[in-house]
Amino acid sequence: MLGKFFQKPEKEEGDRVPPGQHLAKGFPVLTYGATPQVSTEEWEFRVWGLAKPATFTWSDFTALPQHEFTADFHCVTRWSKLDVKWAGIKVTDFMSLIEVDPKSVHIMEHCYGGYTTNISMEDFLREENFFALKVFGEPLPAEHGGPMRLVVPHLYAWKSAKWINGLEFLGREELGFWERNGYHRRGEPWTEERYSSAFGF
Ligand SMILES: Nc1nc2c(c(=O)[nH]1)N[C@H]1C(S)=C(S)[C@@H](COP(=O)(O)O)O[C@H]1N2
Ligand SMILES: [Mo]
Repeated sequence: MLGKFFQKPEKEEGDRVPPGQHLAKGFPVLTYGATPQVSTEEWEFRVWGLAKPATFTWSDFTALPQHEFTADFHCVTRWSKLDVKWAGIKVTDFMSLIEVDPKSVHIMEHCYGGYTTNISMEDFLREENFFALKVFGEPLPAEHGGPMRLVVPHLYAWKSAKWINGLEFLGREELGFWERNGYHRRGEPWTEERYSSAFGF
C-alpha cells in the first residue's frame, strides 16, 4: 500500500498528521453510493427540529460573507490531506440567520442522496467550521460535495457532509449513517475515535 497511494509524512508535517494516518497523494474521493448532481437553481437548505423552520435558496445562503480557509482533512480510512485550500461561509455566520431552541444539544446533518451524520452543538459551533463552495480556487466539484459541503476540520472527515442540505436540531444525540454502522459517535482523530465499541459506548 505504501508507495503507490501514500507517502510517509515529512518531518515537520509529521506533527500535523494524527496517529495511524498517512498522507494521501492527490485528493481522494470517498463517497458511499452515487454522487448527487444538484444545480444551484434547485439547491435548497432547510433547518428544522428544535429550531424555527426555515428554507434558504442558493442566493440567500451565498449572500453571507465568504472567506478563505486552509484546513487539514483526515479520513478514518487512514489518509490525511494537509493544507486543503477552501472558500466558503462560516458556520457561525450562517447560525446568525436562524433561531435555535436553547434545548437543542445535538444536530443531524442531512444531505442530497440521503447521507446523514450527527454532531454535537459544541463541535458544530466552532469558529473554524465552514460550508465550502470552492476548493483550490475552483467551484467545488460534485464528487467533493459540490455545490456545497460542510467542513469540520477537527473531526474525521465523515462529519464533513458533502451535498449538505439540512440541519435537524435535536434535544438528544441521535446517530447518523456511519455512526449507526459502527463508526464512533464523535470521531476525534488525535485520540483515534474511529469505531464504537462492540459493547455500546
Ligand atoms: N453526503 C456524503 N458526505 C460525505 C460522505 C458520503 O459518502 N456522503 N463521505 C464522508 C467521508 S467518509 C469522507 S472521508 C469525506 C470525503 O470527502 P472527499 O470525497 O471530498 O475527499 O466526505 C464525507 N462526507
Ligand atoms: Mo472517510
